[in-house]
Amino acid sequence: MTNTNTFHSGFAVLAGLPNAGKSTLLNALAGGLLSAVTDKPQTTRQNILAIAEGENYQIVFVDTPGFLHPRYKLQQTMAACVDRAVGEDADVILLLVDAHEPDLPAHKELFAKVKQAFCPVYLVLTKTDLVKDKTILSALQKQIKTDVPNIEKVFEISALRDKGVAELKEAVAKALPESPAYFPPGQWTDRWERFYAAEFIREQIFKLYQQEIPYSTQVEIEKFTEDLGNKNFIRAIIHVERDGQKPIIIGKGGCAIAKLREHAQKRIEEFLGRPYRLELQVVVTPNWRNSSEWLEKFGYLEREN
Ligand SMILES: Nc1nc2c(ncn2[C@@H]2O[C@H](COP(=O)(O)OP(=O)(O)OP(=O)(O)O)[C@@H](O)[C@H]2O)c(=O)[nH]1
Ligand SMILES: [Mg+2]
Repeated sequence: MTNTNTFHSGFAVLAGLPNAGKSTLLNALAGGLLSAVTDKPQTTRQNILAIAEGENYQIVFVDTPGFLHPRYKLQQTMAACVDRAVGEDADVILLLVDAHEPDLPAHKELFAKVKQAFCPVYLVLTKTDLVKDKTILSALQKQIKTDVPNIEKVFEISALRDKGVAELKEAVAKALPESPAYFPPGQWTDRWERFYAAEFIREQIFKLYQQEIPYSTQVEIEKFTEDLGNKNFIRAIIHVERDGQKPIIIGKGGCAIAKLREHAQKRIEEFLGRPYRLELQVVVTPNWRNSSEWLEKFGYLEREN
C-alpha cells in the first residue's frame, strides 16, 4: 500500500445528496454499523467520524448530512456541516452520486462547491447493484466529469453487496498526506456512547414513523448509566414540535412507542455489546427546529459567545 517508512493520515469526506448512500458506505468502509441508515432522506444531521486503520495509515472518514437548500434552522446547521467538511476538513473528497437515481440537475450546487476543492476528488457511483444496464455508468461518469473536471478517479460501488469498497479504501489511504495519526490507535469514532444511543433511537424513529414525524423529532439522552451491570438503563426524551405529534409517537394503547422502544433497545445493545433497559418519554418542544437555543442545547449549533 503506502511506503513502509512513512505514515499517512487525514480526512476523507463523504458528500452527496440526501439518500445517496453516504452512511451505508461509511459503515462498510469502517466495518461497523456506526452511522444511522434509513430509506428516508436527511437521516444524518451531523458530521460523524469513523476511523479506519492500516499498518501505515489512519483514515478518518467523515459522514455528512445530505446536501440541501435549508428551509429551517436545523437544516442550516446541516448545510454548514457539509460546507465545513468539504471546504475545510477534507484531504480527499468522495463525491457520492446514486447511480440508480442520479438526478444530476439537483447536484448543480454541490458540484459547483466540489469543483472549487483544493484536495483530490474521487467520484463514487453508489448502489450499482440496482443498475441493470452497466453501460449507463460510463455515460454517467462522463456527464459528471464535465461539471466537475477535477475528478481524479471514479469508483463504482455497491456498499450493500460490499463491492468496490476495499478498492476505494485502498485508494483513499494512498491519497492521504504524510502525517501522524489524528487519533490514538484502536479508537474508531470521536463520539461518546450516549451520542450513539440518541442517534440509534432517532434512526428507529425514521424507520417506524412516516411523513413529518421523523423530521420533527429530536432525541435527548437524559440519563445514561454505565456501571450497573445488567441493570444499566438509558432514559431518553423524544422531543416533537406539536401537540398532535405526541399521540402519533405513542400510538393506540402505547403500541407504537412500545415497538420503538423494543427496536431501539435492540440496536443500542448490539452496538454497545451489553444489555440496556431503555425508557422513553415524549415531550412537546414547540418549534425546536427553528430555535437557536434548542439547537445549541441539542449540539447542532456551536454556543454563541
Ligand atoms: N441497493 C442498494 N441500496 C443502498 C446502497 N447503499 C445505500 N442504499 C440504500 O439507500 C438508502 C439511503 O442510504 P443512507 O446510507 O442512509 O444514505 P445517506 O446518503 O446517508 O442519506 P442521508 O443521511 O439522508 O443524507 C437506504 O435505504 C440504504 O439501504 C447500495 O449499495 N445498494
Ligand atoms: Mg446518512
